[in-house]
Amino acid sequence: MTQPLIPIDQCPIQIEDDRTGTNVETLKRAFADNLFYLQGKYESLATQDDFYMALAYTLRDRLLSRWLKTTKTYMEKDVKVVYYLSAEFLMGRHMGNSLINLHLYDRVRQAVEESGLDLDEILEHEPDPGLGNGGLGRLAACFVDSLATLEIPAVGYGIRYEFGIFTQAIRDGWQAEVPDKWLRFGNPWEIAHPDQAVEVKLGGHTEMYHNEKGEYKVRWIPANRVVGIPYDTPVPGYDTNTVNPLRLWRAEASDDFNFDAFNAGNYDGAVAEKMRSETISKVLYPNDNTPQGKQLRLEQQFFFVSCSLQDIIRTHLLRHPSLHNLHDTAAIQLNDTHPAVAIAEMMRLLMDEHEMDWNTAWRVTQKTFSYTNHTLLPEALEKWSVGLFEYLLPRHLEIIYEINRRFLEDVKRWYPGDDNLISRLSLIDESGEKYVRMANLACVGSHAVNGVAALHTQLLKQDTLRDFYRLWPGKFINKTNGVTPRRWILMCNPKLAELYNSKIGEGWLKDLSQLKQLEKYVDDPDFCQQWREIKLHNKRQLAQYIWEHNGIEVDPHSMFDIQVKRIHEYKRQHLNLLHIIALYNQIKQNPDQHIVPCTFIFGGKAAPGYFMAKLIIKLTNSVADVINHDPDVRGRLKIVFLNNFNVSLGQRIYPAADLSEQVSTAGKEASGTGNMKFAMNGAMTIGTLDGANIEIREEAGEENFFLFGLTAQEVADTKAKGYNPRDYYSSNPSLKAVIDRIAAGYFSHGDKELFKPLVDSLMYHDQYMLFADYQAYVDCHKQVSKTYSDQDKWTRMSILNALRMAKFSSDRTIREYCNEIWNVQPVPIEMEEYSQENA
Ligand code: 4GP
Repeated sequence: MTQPLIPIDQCPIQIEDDRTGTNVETLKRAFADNLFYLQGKYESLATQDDFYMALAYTLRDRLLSRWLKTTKTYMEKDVKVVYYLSAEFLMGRHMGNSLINLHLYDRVRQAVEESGLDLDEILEHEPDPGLGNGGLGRLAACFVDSLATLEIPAVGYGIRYEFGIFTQAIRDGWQAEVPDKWLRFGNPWEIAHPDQAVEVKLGGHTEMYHNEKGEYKVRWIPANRVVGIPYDTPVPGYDTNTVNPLRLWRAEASDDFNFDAFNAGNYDGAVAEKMRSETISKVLYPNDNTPQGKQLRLEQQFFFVSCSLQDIIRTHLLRHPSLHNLHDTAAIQLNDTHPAVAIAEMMRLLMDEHEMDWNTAWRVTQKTFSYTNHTLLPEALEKWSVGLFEYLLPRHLEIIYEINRRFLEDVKRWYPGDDNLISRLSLIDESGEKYVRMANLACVGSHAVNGVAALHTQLLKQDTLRDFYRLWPGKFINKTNGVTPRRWILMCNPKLAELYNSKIGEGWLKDLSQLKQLEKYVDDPDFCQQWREIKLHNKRQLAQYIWEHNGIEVDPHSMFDIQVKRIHEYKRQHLNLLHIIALYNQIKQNPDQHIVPCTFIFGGKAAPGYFMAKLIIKLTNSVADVINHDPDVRGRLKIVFLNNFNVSLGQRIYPAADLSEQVSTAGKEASGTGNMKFAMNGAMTIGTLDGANIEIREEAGEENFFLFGLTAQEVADTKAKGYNPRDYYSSNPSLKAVIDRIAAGYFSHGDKELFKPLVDSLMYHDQYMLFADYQAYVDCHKQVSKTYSDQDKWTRMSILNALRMAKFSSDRTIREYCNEIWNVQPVPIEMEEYSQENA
């Protein structure tokens, strides 16, 4: 007799089969199997890459049943889903994260060791997928981790760049950019779904026509079409069954190649179109806090937005007859303005493709979207020339003009006669060449607008977006950033996690406020001793890395003073350098004076076209060359620039820091998230009252924070009064000596020209007010040294910092977004018995 056919999703999965089982024997067998059948290798001939791939597939298999069950549950329960649209997702390596979230670390380590291999070597083999620049992209990665951990239905939508952020090499002290071929050996974590491909239109023109009901309609006749293929990567929650997808789109030509041209012998022409289309998802623009303004960039933005919105609409229509209630099933978050063209694309899809009238479409759109701003730098606000927009997205420009017309009519009614207000609020900048202002579009089309730290939101309200705040004060809301404690404590600092677990169990990983219970140990000598040993262990490991990669010997007992982040003038890595040179000057004057031995560590990439940032890297390496080799210094100061700072290097660095440098000009850093990672790992912060530093200080206690510098208000006031950096230079002998040393060519083999642009920029403009903050910074460092010399005091401060960072778990941030912006609820995923038995 034949068996009745069971629907595939109801098939019972065997307990402990080779793809789901999690005991050590099964894991070993699965690993060996994948090596043979997927990599096609005998173990004796396999490379490190084969081992990595085989193990990655072993883990992905173990995520799949949860993953499919998650999707199925969302469909069946018809739940509201968060769609996080972001041009960047800086995910970091997947393997360690999967091991942790599946609770498989120990068993996989054993299975790998019993197979005669080293898990750490395999983990190191994974390329770090650099599909983002910095803060905003890494924030998106922490957010998808927290969403899955909190069992919130969510999809991250972005671009599957073939080349991520460049690999940074240092040649002769300068940054050199090397392409990042992260997909060279394939990507075992993703699954392509060509069956769910969507078409994206570009260029062409629009025309009016009558539909069957006799209504006037507009249609878009594009010049080109490209296809978006989705690639899904599982995002597992910690200690839950939830596995949400990160869905990244790859661009492909709609036709493989032009056959007519091919037959006519025009081989280049036959494939030209294909190559052009596929360029769209080729490479990430390596900019952070800087706008791009290039056609390809707008194509990228529109491409992933259009793919994602079509996908969201398709999903909605599987369960609902119309799109009138889209906002009940979808909350779409715009991660900065990069996806803001989604407002216009949603309107187009609803009206032109789904026959909705303007008013209904606008209501649905506004209720669905919300927008996060990530920068206060006015020059970093995105705008697109109207000419380019019209050329690439003619229908969207019409829609934006119509949104603007209606919006400005309202404004005129509300504030009659205020023409300046109208021109500031307009979605079109008409002061010179015409531009579409993407932040204005995002504000008008969203029901909520948020900044990423309290000060940042306040400055958006009173400054950058003040006119919108005046119209709709209720739209503005603060959501202070956070980072995931899974990657940024457990994964990167296992010894610290072990110490926590030994005292209070593992609950803190999902509720960071539990760490407060440990404050009772702050005066316990054993606990303090263990704390110091962990820090020393982490510092030794970093020292080893520095030795292997930079050939510089550093003393793990010296204070590790670290600044890692993108290189930008507003972040003021050069202020840090001025202080180091000041210390050096003191030593040169009096080589025997007491100085706290210190290792200054820098890391970060500069945008390839940002000359001044690249010059700061060169200066750092030049200063390092001189000071590290000067016998007078006697090794008491060491300077290290670690090349290619990325997520995995961050995991080595944060846990090894004694001091975290957060020294941006007040009012310029929206939030910062590195500041949180440092503090969570017990580093003390030296910082200005900027971004989330303010809240870190509030949480840690002001006595546990090294504060210096002007406030945002004082910065503004000093500027308004007419800031003259030369006054500071001439009245401060220490500052003068530092600048003179650079200007004299002391760090450039006598070449006075090399650093002249930097010196001149400080002397004659000093846009970011280094000179104004210089003395306060130097004095504050003296305080730091004094405190560091009292190790008991320092340990106590370090412990309190780490234990009081609960607010900066991205779980807290995401809960707030869920309750106050998205209106979504957790949806637990029930698994059949087998996974429980295996767990
Ligand atoms: C960054 C901000 O500079 C940083 O302060 C913030 O913590 C981060 O976003 C996340 O909110 N901005 C960017 C950018 O990455 O490209 O504008």
